Amino acid sequence: MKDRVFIGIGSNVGDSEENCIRSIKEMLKDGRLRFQGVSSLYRTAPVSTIPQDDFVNCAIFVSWAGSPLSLLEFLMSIENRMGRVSDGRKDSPRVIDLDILLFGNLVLQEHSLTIPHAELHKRRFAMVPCLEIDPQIIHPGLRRPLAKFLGKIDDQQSVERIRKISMDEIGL
Ligand code: PH2
Ligand code: MG
Ligand code: MG
Repeated sequence: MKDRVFIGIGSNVGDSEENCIRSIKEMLKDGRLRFQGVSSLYRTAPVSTIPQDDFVNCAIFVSWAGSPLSLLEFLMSIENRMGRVSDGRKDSPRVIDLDILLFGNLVLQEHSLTIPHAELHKRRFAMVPCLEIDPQIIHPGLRRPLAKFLGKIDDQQSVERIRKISMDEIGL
């Protein structure tokens, strides 16, 4: 079975635009993943209690021929390969962060993985790129259009579109 999956991509260390692009290229190398669409790149204010630089965020829409846990492992292997290190704090700055936001209509709460992403409907930087790809997304857990949650978010979560990602630069 192939599931329609939205993956959130974020970076705020190093060349963040380049890190996001590279992570997409790395994902596309795997035969289990099929590209369906990608959002623009956005510059976003950090949502964190730790002061840190702005992020670049985007989202990719794919189908995945495997389980959610196999996708999580795959994304973590790319994060590691790209040099992500943890300083032990939650929400510390990162070279790359690849999060499963939506996995078809699946609702899952396990120790290692929550789907949809627990913060998706609270974070403009996660919702705006997904809604650019598909404005009609329904949140399968909350059973409401994802777009409805955008209106509830405070203005401090600024999200500014930087530019489109061309098919060329991700090798398609
Ligand atoms: N990721 C976080 C915490 N805060 N803020 C922005 N703007 N973008 C992110 O990707 C982000 C964040 C935890 O993963
Ligand atoms: Mg994250
Ligand atoms: Mg993450």
